[in-house]
Amino acid sequence: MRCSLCVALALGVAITVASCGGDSSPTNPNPNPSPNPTPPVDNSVIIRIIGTSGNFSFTPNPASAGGQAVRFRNETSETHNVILNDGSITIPNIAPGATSSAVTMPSSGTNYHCSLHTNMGGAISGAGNAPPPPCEGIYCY
Ligand SMILES: [Cu+2]
Repeated sequence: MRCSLCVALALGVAITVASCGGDSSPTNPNPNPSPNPTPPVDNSVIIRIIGTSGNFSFTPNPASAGGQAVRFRNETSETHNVILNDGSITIPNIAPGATSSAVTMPSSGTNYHCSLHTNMGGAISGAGNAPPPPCEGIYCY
């Protein structure tokens, strides 16, 4: 008698589970509308006009503003102007209470005066706070 071995084959049935994974969401449109209108930054140095008394007419004096933009604010009751002693820059009349537009001063520093009141004088230090150039002429106090 022959014994025949029956081999049972196990069949594995793979069950595939269809998963409903997270539905891929559409990319966020992200309009990002920020116009961001950066306002102009005023980094100018303010020199106050406070009187008509020699080198006490302006403050700070000397001002550490070589190579920087400077605006003069007239805090007196009279009109003034600012003229560099070398004539290279003229800031026209500044009414009482007004502030001039910004002017970039020489990086080496400079000396200035008011042509309406010849006893008003001031100085700008050089860049890096180097001392102002020596004042020469009639507008020095
Ligand atoms: Cu003046």
